[in-house]
Amino acid sequence: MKVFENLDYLHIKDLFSEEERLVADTVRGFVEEEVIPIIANHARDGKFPAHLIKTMGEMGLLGSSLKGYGCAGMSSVAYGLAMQELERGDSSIRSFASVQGSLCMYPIYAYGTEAQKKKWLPAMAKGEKVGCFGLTEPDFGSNPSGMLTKAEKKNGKWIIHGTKMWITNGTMADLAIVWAKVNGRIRGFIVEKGAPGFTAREVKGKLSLRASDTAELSFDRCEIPEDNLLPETDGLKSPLGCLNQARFGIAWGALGAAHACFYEALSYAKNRIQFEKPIASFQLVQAKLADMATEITKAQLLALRVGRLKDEGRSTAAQISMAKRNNVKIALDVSRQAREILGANGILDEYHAMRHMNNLESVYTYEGTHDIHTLIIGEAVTGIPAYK
Ligand code: TGC
Ligand code: FAD
Repeated sequence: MKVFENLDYLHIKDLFSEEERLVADTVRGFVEEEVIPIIANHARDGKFPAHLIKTMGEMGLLGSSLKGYGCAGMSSVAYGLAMQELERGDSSIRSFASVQGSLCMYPIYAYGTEAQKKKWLPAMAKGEKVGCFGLTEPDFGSNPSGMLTKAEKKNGKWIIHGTKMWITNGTMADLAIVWAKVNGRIRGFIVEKGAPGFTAREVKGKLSLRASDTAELSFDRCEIPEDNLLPETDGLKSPLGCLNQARFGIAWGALGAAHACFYEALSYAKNRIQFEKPIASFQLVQAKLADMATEITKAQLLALRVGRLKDEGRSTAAQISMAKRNNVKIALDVSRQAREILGANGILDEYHAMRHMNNLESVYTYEGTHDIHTLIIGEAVTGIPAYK
């Protein structure tokens, strides 16, 4: 079954540059050849396809919008299109790239010393070193400012104590960007694998993002060198600054999952015969397909506009929240409608819709839940924060 086609109802492709189209086409080819044939088995086995990391590095997909240090320096829109094509394969592949690039390389790039950048960024861009990002804790998800993890300086070392939960890439990572309070103020640290007192444990029993590596990180009076502090970090705005990058990528990525589900449903509906006709000929099925096509098209325009604003240095965090919130919601709705159109076959993992649908439940929750983004938009339009 062919899944890789583009819904381009409003000729949005005309609005992309040559470079942006080339990035999208190249990543789509990679996903078609290297991800789609293996992803159902990896999801079934609960294993991340780590053999793809090096190729993603060679293709410039890790830290792709950063400049220098071996990074590709793509436009935000090209980066978004790359994320869209990766998530067309599976949200776990886009999650890997989001965490590596936006949540781990970006803070080193934005808040690190020159020595930290030279040590980590070229190796991470090549995929030789893998990173993870520890903000969430078991009791502090939507409200990270309450975090309990602490760091204190003793005898020329930082001692970190606390627990981080739901950490993507956690067990395979060579380094973790860990957020901890120093005298009540949030700072970022680089914790290397093998640091005394640092352990990563796989989260088992997931029904979503099964092909992603998710871990609990424990820091039991973990000792790290003094110069592993990211010196330019200062307060919650530092990790939230990283989230802006990743949330932008998710707004595009979710569209990839939506496209895959739309095409699977469309192709199935044209071929599946009931009452002596293809089910695509029934008005109720066409209504679903029309809604899916319309919502995907509106979401493409939203992602593109925010991307252009980002490239001009004019995007705001609240605009990115609107794109993340809307596009993940429509992708989840599209995946559910696709699953419905596939009937009983829709529950099998030889089709893509239900795997995407289950993945999107996590995407709806991570990087700020749907409702947290509702409140961020609410604050932007009213000027009144309503989180508490
Ligand atoms: P609040 O008082 O509003 O803000 C504290 C400081 O931060 C500034 N700020 C931002 N800065 C940059 N970017 C943003 N998006 C920012 N939002 C706020 C703000 O101006 C302030 O600065 P300053 O100078 O005054 O100190 O903070 P709050 O505690 O009231 O929280 C606000 C809230 C709820 C919006 C925030 O906590 C939030 O976004 N919560 C959601 C947490 C979240 O998204 N966690 C994600 C964890 S990582 C993850 O999920 C990775 S999944 C990866 C994958 O697999 O793809
Ligand atoms: P809670 O904050 O407990 O929220 C539970 C419910 O209450 C939600 O519906 C929420 O919207 C609602 N709620 C909370 N506060 C309010 C409010 N003020 N008003 C209205 N409703 C509210 N974190 C990392 O740091 N790094 C990672 O790499 C990472 N990867 C992840 C991978 C996966 C697969 C998942 C599922 C999560 C990951 N996370 C990661 C954690 C993710 O960011 C959190 O799950 C998310 O921020 C929500 O936190 P929570 O799960 O504790 O939910």
